[in-house]
Amino acid sequence: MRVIETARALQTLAEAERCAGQRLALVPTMGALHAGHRALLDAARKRADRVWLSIFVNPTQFGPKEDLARYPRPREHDLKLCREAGVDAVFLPSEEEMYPPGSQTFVEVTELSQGLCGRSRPAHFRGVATVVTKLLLIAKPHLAVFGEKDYQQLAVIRRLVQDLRMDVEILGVPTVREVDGLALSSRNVSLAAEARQQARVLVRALEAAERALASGELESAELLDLVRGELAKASRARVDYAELCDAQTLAPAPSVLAVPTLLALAVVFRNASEPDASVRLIDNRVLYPKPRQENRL
Ligand code: PAJ
Repeated sequence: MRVIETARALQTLAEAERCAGQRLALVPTMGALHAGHRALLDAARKRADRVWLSIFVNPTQFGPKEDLARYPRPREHDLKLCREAGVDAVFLPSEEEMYPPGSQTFVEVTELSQGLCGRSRPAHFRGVATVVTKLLLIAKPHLAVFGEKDYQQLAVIRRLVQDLRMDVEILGVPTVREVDGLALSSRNVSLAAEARQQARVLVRALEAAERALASGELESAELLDLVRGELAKASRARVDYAELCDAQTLAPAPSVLAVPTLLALAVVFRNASEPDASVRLIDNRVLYPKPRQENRL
């Protein structure tokens, strides 16, 4: 497995591999790799000859009060996971490599970046769109793989690739979960025991909505009441948002659901021992409403 630190070296390798007819897949990450990242690598492996993974904790997608400094960076663990997954090359650039001194170019996906996570993290998707564009330009992959756990991020990336007419396929992979249903996240390790226990409330809320929908509830307000009721059972949780929106456009859902609808949650958990060190978790599910049946005699 090669470890590559400069954009130039990866560009040169990409050029050579493309000339040799190899199909390239890139899995962009910020490291602290877990089974969710592994699922992206396995999906890439099935569809490409060369699988590359990038690790870069991208400063421009963190807000001033966010956890950039605290973000875990277990390099040896990450490289081991990559070797085990059969990764061909790991791209490990420095901040200067990704943002050369004097950098002033950003990529913004305007509408999709505004709601949901964009509301409480205003510059977040601008940072994501910028770094993903750079990574795609450097690695020149045929395929790039992302998780559906970060649903809005995936929507933003699909949009930017279409808008910039980039010649790359984007693949979304379903969320990988712990046995109790909590979506795997590099941030889960920062949850103290009590908050970790309570974090299950996210998946419980999603399941409650799904059950209600299956038993015929199509009213957005009723579904959201149910979701908020579930989330309120966790004393360490503060709801950032619980929203229903169009699964394609992310526009707010109508009062009666009729088409596939994204139920998206973001919840901040406070740890008892370190009340300042809160952990923000997101999760989502696409709900598929069936049209109301006419009453028949
Ligand atoms: P990171 O949080 O490291 O996630 C890297 C990729 O792994 C993303 O596509 C994310 O959606 C996916 N992922 C995370 N947890 C997952 C899970 N439980 N199941 C399936 N996939 C999961 O997302 C980022 O980094 C960054 O924003 C990045 C795209 C790398 C840009 O900096």
